[in-house]
Amino acid sequence: MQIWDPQHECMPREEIAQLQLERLQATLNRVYKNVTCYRNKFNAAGIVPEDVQSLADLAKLPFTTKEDLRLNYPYGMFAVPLREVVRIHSSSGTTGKPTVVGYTKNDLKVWSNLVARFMTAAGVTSDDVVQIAFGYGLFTGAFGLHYGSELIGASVIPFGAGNTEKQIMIMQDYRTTALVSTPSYAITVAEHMEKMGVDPKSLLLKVGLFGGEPWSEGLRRDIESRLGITATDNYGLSEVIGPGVAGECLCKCGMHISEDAFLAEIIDPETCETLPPGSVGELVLTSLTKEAFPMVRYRTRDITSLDYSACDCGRTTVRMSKTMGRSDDMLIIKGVNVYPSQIEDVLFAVEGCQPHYQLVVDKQGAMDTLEIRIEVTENIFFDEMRKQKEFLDNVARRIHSVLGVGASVKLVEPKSIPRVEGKAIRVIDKRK
Ligand code: DLL
Repeated sequence: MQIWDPQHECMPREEIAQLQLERLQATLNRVYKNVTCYRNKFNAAGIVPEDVQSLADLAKLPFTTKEDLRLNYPYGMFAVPLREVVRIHSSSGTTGKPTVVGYTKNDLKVWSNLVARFMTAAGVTSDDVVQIAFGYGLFTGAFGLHYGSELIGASVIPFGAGNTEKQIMIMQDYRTTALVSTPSYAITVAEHMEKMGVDPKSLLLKVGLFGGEPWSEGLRRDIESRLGITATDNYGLSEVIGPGVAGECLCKCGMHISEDAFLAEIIDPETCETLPPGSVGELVLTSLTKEAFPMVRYRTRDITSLDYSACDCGRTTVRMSKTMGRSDDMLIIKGVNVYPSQIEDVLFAVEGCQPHYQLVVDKQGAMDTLEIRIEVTENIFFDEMRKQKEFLDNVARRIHSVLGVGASVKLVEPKSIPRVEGKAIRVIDKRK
């Protein structure tokens, strides 16, 4: 297995810790000097950068949240003058003002290198033809993967989002070997191929680099069998850099976090206490190399766990598990915490479920209700009432035993749940 940057990806753990501490101290000095928001927060907490003498001291520092970024919109969190910023992106936030992030020339170099790491870990080499099916624009996905691919020396097809039939034609004609998109768009591509009568085996596609949204192991298996590829997961967020925070190797046992560039912690999202290794909680990230837009203890809201054990691939970096979703997407239904991805896992275990579903949460009087709308495959779109009832009861029973809450399960016509080009919308919460 190829490793892009063995020096940083395979460092002994004590050396990683030492490098992290040095870079953390430099980052803290920089933000204290250059970013009013951080200086004010540190002062309010009675802390100066010199108080951080070990990685454990990190816990003394205040968190940074999306709210801080909103209050400092657009450029207030930048740590360099705008003249040194060569690229601006923004987050895909759905409410209020987006958050604006910036990169210096060196940040872009580092970013490409981080993306090249996880693409290499997924098996991409200079022989590959990489088709980018993310939207080019303020979203970090397309540009991030684009520059990472070029750095590896792969041939990049900057197709952009949507226009699926043409996307497939290009895949055939240009001999695409690697597809970059959200996992839900990969399903849209598979469906179009089926409709167009294109046999995925007739293509040269071998690997998918999917990210930008939570997805289950069930969805992975579905994509792999329908497209005949290896589907890998990669994670990032614009506030922290974009894609390139973490990505899977071919062992597919968690996403390696580039720890020379990011310091990862897991906290309890309620009490904000740091949790011991292996605990499930909210991922908090501190950037260690970023110049234009450093982030100190950024609360990602993503729920995951960290595994520090050695990986068979030879990388020594910590691995984050597939995220269960975001703490702010967590549904509290009749007092029980439910993540959409748990439901997705259940659905994939039931024969006949399509990867298209929507969760509708509502209230009846004081009681929360959860309705699961599932698309079914055409061949089991039942003429027989009895079979249909058995199917629904089976799903409802499994949901109840996994989640501990009841749900009403409803079948919807094939293709009735909207298809997306980017991130899927899984939840409609009518209580809000
Ligand atoms: O989605 C960056 C990205 C682009 C990552 C392309 C990977 C590939 P934002 O638009 O700021 O940035 O959204 C970030 O998306 O906090 C997670 O909730 C979610 N997310 C991103 N990747 C994954 C993943 C990009 N692999 C937010 N698994 C994050 C689960 C993910 N959730």
